Amino acid sequence: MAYDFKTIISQFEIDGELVSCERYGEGHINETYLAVTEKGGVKTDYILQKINSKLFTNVPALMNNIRQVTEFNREKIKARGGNPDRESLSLVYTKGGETFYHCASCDGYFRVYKFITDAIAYQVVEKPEHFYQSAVAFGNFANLLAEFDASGLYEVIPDFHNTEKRFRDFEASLKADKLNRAKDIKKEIDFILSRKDYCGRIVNLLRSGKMPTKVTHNDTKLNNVMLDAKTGEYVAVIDLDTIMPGSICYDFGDSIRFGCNPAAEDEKDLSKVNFDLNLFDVYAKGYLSALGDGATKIEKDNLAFGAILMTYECGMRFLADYLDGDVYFRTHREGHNLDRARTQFKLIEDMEKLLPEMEKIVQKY
Ligand code: ADP
Ligand code: GN1
Ligand code: MG
Repeated sequence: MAYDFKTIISQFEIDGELVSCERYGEGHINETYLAVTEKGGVKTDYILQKINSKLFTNVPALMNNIRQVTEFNREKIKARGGNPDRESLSLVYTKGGETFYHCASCDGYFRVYKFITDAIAYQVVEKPEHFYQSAVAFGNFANLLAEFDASGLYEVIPDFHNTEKRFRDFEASLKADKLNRAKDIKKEIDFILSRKDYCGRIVNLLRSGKMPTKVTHNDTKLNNVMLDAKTGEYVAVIDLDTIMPGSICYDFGDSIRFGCNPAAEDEKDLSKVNFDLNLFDVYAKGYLSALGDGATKIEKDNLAFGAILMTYECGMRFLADYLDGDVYFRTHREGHNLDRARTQFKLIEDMEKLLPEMEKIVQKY
């Protein structure tokens, strides 16, 4: 669908006139555009996003979370002499001071971010050093959130990483089997069903209070952190839609799920999908060093398992979406969600064999 980008972007406090607006990045949820404006021969890049309002049903509350977290980050960065426009995700407000614009004619919710310049969001780990940098970025981000007053945060998607709930949702999708796809994916379905025991482990620790509930990012993929294009050092953590109460095991686990696989998340050739224990070591080292004493024993004891759990949960979500007819994650080809689920299952099989070694690595740091 084409939108009237000129009108939309002109609602925001931007410099100049819009000269181009193209789809950008590889997120699965929002529609992201690179919007370029020009004033007196000077061009400025912005990130324009059409928020997925089917999923984020309360856009004002979502955006209020993002405002709180980004303003908090910006102050912290300023205080230490950094450049907040580059080191934090930063909102460009509307001319009326709002965090988003609702386009009545297209019923779209739009937001604008300052473009983080000279930085890259990688889709796969190209150099171990990059992965290390992303670990330090997310570890530091966890420390920052620990200082943040979370009482004003709205829980954007309740039960986001409640794997027991995700399992029930999966069962419901299987039962409905809207497109009659279940008959052809028996192996994948059995893979999920036979591992039901995984679901309760972390939610029960959180429920009983044995593991602390913390404010976490909840979507710590490598492509949600920007690394400096020249030095490879981390610049900023982005994609703050899912900041909510959770466990650091989820954040650690989701980074591992995405980054310890040298192939893409949707690779069709499963012989290329392997869990890389060296990359696990690299990430554990970076994350735990940045976290410092910010992790309890019970958290550390469950970090490695968190990687299996997040991969299992994500695989289950991809497969449920395949059964539902691909309505949640953006797909670009036939069977895309099924391919994504299969890579997750391959990684789980690898990790199940390597778990004792993964745990040893965590203990080492
Ligand atoms: P989604 O929720 O759909 O994943 P993201 O907020 O992660 O959307 O944005 C998608 C991609 O757009 C990112 O992976 C990154 O490449 C790019 N991106 C997002 N925000 C910025 C920004 N402020 N500066 C530069 N690039 C960005
Ligand atoms: C989605 O938005 P994006 O692409 O960074 C999803 C995550 C999944 C991920 C799988 C809000 O992340 O939970 O782990 O895809 N985000 C949401 O790649 O559901
Ligand atoms: Mg993203």
